[in-house]
Amino acid sequence: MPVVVDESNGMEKLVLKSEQGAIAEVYLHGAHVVSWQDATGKDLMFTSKQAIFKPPKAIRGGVPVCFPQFGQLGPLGQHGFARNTKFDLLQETADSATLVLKAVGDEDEKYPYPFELTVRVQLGQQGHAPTFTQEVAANNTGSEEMSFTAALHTYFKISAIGNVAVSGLDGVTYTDSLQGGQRMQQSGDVIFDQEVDRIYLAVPDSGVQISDSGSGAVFEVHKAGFPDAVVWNPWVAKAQAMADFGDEEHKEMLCIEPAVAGSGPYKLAPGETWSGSQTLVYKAA
Ligand code: TA6
Repeated sequence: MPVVVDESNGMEKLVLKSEQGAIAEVYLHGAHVVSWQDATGKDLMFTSKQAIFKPPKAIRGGVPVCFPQFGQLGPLGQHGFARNTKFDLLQETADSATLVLKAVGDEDEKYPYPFELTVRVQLGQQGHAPTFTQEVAANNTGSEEMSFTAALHTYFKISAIGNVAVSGLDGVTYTDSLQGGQRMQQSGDVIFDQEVDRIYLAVPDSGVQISDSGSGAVFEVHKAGFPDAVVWNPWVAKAQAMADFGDEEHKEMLCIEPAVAGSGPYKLAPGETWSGSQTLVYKAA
């Protein structure tokens, strides 16, 4: 599938399709996956109806690629500049695409380090379950050590926030971004009855599961290369405060984000490459 221009916003994107009929849309802007649908057309990722498709603004939903900084963990703007930057297409097939950002070190004066960031998206199937695999690789093309934090800031579409439970984090230490980074320990599943903004540290790569009692479905989130996982729901006040997010939309989304965050920045020597990935598996009821 060639690069096409989305008529509704004039932006360039790729539409990937698996053999079984699942679909994903990937914008060159930020190498941003904006949607993932199963073969019935059901949305598995959330994108806000108020999302702003106007570069350099980051798109509210899908999978923003946070690099070379996660959140406010450094001197750069929130979540770094990769999500605000246009990537080039390196390779594409019907069900996969690879995009690259070749940073020369002048993208942000506070980050004078050249690097190449590649993002590869691959659709697949596991039995009856559609899968979505995303790999990122950062290569230090400069002559100095560079350090970064990062995340794949995935927005999942759910039936209702009161119906979901996140498992696989029992006993894991997290820093609570709503409590100044206070360290806490998770006990049991994560459920949502208020704003949640946490960085779980050293999360097992087998990852986490989102169980949705409303749809009976389960999302499995498997990761590699990312030590941490962020869990976020903005709840009411944050939802109302975000211009590119509907006042009620916190009810239908949840972010689970494989991350290089609380466990400390990753230090990349000249010529060295770091890579990380997530594989999402959607098991319908
Ligand atoms: O990943 C969670 C988080 O860092 C929250 O603190 C919240 O700010 C969210 O990201 C969204 O950030 P954004 O810059 O996209 O508004």
